[in-house]
Amino acid sequence: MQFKCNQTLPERAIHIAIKGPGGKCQRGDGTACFIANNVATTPGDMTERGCTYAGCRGVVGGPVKDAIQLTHGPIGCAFFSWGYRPHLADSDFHMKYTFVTDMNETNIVFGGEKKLLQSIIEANAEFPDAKAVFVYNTCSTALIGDDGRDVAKQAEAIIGKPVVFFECEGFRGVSQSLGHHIGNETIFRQLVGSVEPEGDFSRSINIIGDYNIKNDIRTFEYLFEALGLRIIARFTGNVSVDDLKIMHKAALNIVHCQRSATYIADMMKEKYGTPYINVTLWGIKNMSQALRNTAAFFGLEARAEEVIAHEIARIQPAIDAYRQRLQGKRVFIYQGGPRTWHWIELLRELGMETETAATTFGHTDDYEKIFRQIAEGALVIDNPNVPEIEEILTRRRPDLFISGNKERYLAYKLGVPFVNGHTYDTGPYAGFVGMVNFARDIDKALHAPVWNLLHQHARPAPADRHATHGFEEVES
Ligand code: CFM
Repeated sequence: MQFKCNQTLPERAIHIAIKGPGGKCQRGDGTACFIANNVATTPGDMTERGCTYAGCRGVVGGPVKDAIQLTHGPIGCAFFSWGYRPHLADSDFHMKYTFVTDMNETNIVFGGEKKLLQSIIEANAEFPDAKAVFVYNTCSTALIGDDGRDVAKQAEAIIGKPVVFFECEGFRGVSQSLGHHIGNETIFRQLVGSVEPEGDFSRSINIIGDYNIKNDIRTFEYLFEALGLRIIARFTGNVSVDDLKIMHKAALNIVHCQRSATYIADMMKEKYGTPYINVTLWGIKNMSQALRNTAAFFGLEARAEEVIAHEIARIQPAIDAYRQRLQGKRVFIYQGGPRTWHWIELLRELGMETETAATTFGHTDDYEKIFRQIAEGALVIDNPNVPEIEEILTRRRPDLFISGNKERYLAYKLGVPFVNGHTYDTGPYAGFVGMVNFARDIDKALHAPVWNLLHQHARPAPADRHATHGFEEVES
C-alpha cells in the first residue's frame, strides 16, 4: 500500500502499515507488525525531523535551569534552538538567555577554539551565579575539527566549575533522537555522582524523562510527595546542576519518556545498581498505575490508594462531562515519539479512538507499544513527510489532529480541529488534574463555532472512510 504523494518515493512504503485482524499488519508484504524506523530519511523526502544538536540542546541539556547554554557554532544554531520549547522552571535564566560563539567565516578558516575558550570565560564572568557551562558542538565546528573537549578542560581549570562539552554535531544521527542519547551519556559521565551528599535517601526517587512542559510537574510531583517520597532530580525539568550531581543517591528511578531518557536509567542501573520502573504520567489509569508501582517498591500501597481515590474523586465529574461531548471521535496523533503511544489509552478514557498514529523519530520499542494498544484498522506511519500528513488529513479526515506547531496551520487550512500535543494549547496535560485541561482543550478545538461554517459534505461519512482506510491501493 502506498500514498498517492509517494509515487516517486517508493522507499516510504516500509514506513507505513495498517493493523489488520489478529494484530497482523497489512503492508506491501503482509508481514507482522513492524515498520521501518530510526533510519536515514531519503534525500528529497520532506521530513519534519530535527538534528542531533536539537535533541541534545533543545530537549535534554536545555531545561537545566542554572547552566549557561552555549552553542559552539553559527548564530542561527543558537537562535533557532532558543525558547521554542516551554520546559519551564522556578527561575527563567535558561529560557531568557542563550549563548553562542557566533562562528563566522574567518573563524571557520582559522579555527574556533580560542573563540570558544574566550566565550566560556566571558559568559561566566557576566553570569557568575551559573553552576556550569554546557557547550554544544554543531556541524560546522565539528567539520573544521575544533577540539571542544580540550577547550572545555582548559576552561574548567580557569573558571573553577563544570564545563560540559556535548559532542552533538547535527549531522551525527538520523534524527534528534541521537541527541537525546548523547545528552544522557554526557551528563551521566560528567556530572552524576560528582558529589557525595550525607543523609538518608532511602525514600527518594528521580523522575526521568519529564521536561516540565508548561509546568507538567505541578500535576504529579505533589502526588509522589504525598506518598512520602523525596524527589532528588527531574531529568531534565526544573532541575539544577546540583541536583544532577547527586541523582545517583536515589533509591528508584521513574522513567516517563522512555525514548529520550531510558539511557541514563540504564547507565545508573549498571553503575550504581539503581532500579527503575517505566511509567506513563498521562491519563487516569496510567497515572494511577504509576503511583501504585512506585508505592509497591517502597511498601506504601495503602497510602497510594488513598491518594489515587482522592484525586480521581476530584476530577471524575469533569471527565464524565467531557467524555459525553467527545465520545466517538476519531483521532490522528502525530508526536515526536512516545507521546503517541502514551495517549492512546488516555483518549479512550475520554471516549475517543486513535485511528492514525505517527512518530517523527520513534524506535522499534515505540512502535511495538503503538501496535499493541491501537485498534484494528488503524494506520501507523513512521517519520511522515509533509505531503503524507496532508494526504491523511484530506483523505482519512480525522475528527481531531493532535500534533505540533509545524502542523497546526495545515490542519486549520484543511478544516481539521487541532490540539498542540508538544507544547500544549493551555496545559499542563499530565497527571489527573492535567487530564481535565487536555479534555477541555480538545473540546474547545472540536466544538469551535468556526467549524459550523464548513459545508457538511466536505466530510465523507465514516463508513466510506473505513472501507478503503481513506486510501487507494497503488503499487508500491
Ligand atoms: Fe520524550 Fe518529550 Fe517526546 Fe521528546 Fe520532543 Fe517533547 Fe515530543 Mo516535542 S522528550 S520524545 S524530543 S516526550 S519536544 S517533551 S513533545 S517531540 S513525543
